[in-house]
Amino acid sequence: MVPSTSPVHPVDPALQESIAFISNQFAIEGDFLHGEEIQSGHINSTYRASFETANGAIHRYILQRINEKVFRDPLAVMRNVECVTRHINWKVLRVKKDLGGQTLNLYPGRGGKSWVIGPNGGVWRCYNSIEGCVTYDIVENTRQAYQAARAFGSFQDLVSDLPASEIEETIPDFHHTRKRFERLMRVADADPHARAGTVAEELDFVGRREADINVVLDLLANHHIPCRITHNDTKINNVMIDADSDEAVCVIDLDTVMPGASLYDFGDLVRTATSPAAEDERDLSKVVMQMPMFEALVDGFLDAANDSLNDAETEHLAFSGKLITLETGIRFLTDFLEGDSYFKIHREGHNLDRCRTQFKLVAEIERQQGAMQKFVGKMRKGKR
Ligand code: GN1
Ligand code: MG
Repeated sequence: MVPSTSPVHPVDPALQESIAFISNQFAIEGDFLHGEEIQSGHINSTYRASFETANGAIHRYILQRINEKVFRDPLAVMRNVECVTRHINWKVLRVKKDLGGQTLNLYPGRGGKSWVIGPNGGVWRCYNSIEGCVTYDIVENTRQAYQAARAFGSFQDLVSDLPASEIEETIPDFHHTRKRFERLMRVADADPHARAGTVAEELDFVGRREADINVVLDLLANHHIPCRITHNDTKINNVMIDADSDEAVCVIDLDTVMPGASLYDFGDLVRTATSPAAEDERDLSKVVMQMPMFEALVDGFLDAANDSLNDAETEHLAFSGKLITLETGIRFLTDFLEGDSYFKIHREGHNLDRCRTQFKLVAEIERQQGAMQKFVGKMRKGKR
């Protein structure tokens, strides 16, 4: 059985030492006790450090090294994260009049910046650990799906008044599906690792859906939908959910907060929250689009963001799930053909497995597209 919560792993003594060293560069109170690795992300390296204060209390902190192969300008990422966390904390304080809730905070590092350079190079940062919460790789019930969608809808609302000029595009063309499609076709032609022979079926699957590739890009280009500041990585394990109440407490992983379309954010929720199978599940019969989960996502997202979404955005909510799932499959397939240099892999063929899971889900969404579309229409009217 695949665990549905994100895994945490003990680390070897050398790594313990370097976690201790890095965390001691930050303004953290107390003495370092131990560190562990959090293995859920595919890009950055993430660790949790426990510290004990003089009165015996234990506090935990999240340390992350930014992957600079993916984020070519890690300091731009840090400027974005500083801007967004400050803005959200300000808003939460203004609206709720207290800071009692848990939000993400960066700890100052030695030298007065929000980051330090690690012993082996690299930009490291330190966040508070959001306590009493868990993250799920697979949603267990519709309540969690509703909460996650509401949290990302609220996030969009919280950052809606940040001037777009404050936010840098840290990965250009991140959701430019046309460019992602073309890159896949180029690497399939060049086939640098002689792997294209094994993926003819997958390439054909993508080719037959070329018409879908431009839909959201065209909506943006024609100003039918607005360009907003969006999270851009709304996968379900990027929401901290209260372990007792199942309520969403805050969203994490702010590295890809950039100008984008709200459809990208909703689409990735559909990709990661409607299937009961893991993102890399090999038994494709387990990959299904569960309608009740989709309904809970629409409900939660519209509860938080309905008033700000225009008609074209709402009309494409169901389609966005298909598009982002297709796009993510394209990205996994591209990385497989390029020799697995982008996403961390933990076994041979891992990116291909991930791609196949995505494409199975695309087919599932297509099968139920009519019902999904109908539900969105009904829901929108109800909430007006
Ligand atoms: C990566 O880092 P992580 O695991 O949250 C990726 C997302 C993909 C996701 C697929 C910067 O996110 O875009 O949707 O993997 N992040 C980046 O699981 O490329
Ligand atoms: Mg991420």
